[in-house]
Amino acid sequence: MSEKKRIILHMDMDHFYTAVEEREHPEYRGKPVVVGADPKEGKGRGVVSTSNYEARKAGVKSGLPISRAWKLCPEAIYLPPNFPLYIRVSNEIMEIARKYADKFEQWGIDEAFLDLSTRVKDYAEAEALARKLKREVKEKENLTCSIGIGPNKLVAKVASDYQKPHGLTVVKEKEAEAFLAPLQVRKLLWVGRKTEAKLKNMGIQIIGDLASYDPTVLVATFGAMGTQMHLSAHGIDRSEVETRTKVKSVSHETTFEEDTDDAATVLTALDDLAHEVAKQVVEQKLFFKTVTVKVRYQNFETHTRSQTLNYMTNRLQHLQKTARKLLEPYLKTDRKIRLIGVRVSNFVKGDKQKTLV
Ligand code: TTP
Ligand code: MG
Repeated sequence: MSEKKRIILHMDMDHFYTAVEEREHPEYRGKPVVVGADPKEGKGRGVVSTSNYEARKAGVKSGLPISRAWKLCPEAIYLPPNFPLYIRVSNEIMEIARKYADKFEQWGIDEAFLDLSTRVKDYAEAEALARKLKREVKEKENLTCSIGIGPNKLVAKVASDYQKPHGLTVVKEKEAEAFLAPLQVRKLLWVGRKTEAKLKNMGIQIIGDLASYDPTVLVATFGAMGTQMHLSAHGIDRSEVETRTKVKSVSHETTFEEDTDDAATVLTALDDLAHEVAKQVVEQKLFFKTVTVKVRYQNFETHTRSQTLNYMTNRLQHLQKTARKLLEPYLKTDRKIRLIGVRVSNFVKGDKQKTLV
């Protein structure tokens, strides 16, 4: 039986946090802008959340230590994140976008997948729909996004990243493999730094190398992920656009002023993070089941531990209790901690749900 052809759209807002800041403060336009930790004239800790394209030209990118950012671009405007504002704008954008498809899936704060299969009959119509969506977002929100269109989520996502900012890239099913082939393997969703390093050791740099690699060796090396690698490299992805929940996870993290092994300091910070996370979860009417704690030691070694509860909740005390339990083993090591984070995920939409317990 032949599968029904699908047309999937992926949208991703351009330099989202800084774009919102520029919109609210037009005087920042044309200047490098960085949202993230306080740089404290080069002595700050923590990282860059995002930067606008002017700052990226100087090498300032998401995840870079803020002290490095300051050295690269001291003249930038440095701003702390204003999460309530970004969430409000994100919700407005998602409300606009979801009207364009029957199946809609928000992915993170500034991305979404739309299954256009029931709305358009070919790629030309899909492209016209994408232009309309971009126009509506620009008119109503004064923000720009980049869009990718493809036969599945994987290709659409890589395509939206292909011509940023203001991009619109259409990749038809027949073109998918050739489109992916010259790109770095890192562009594939699930290829992180560790997998990338392993692949490089095997002589695989670009997606084309992966596509022509013996799949049995990939499976022997990576297990089930090897099969996925082989299929992805050939532009195949059968995962559905899932309408279920809007947000995948809510998280906050903090870098300590000084690395610390003081349990009280770490636990107080953990409680504060849990507080922020719970506030956001309640604002978005979500209930979560999974709690994850992240710990980064002084030497940047990073660990995460998760627990899935057997009930759904949005209660701060449940989050704090679980987070503390998850963190406990990391406090028993006498090693100094640099950063901790709290994340909740596995959401159930909460309009009519009650907390069980
Ligand atoms: P992205 O879409 O990855 O980045 P972006 O929108 O800033 O830039 P681009 O034009 O390349 O899409 O992430 C969306 C927002 O999520 C981003 O504005 C800030 C936040 N974010 C972090 O806080 N930390 C991170 O490491 C990343 C990657 C993003
Ligand atoms: Mg983005």
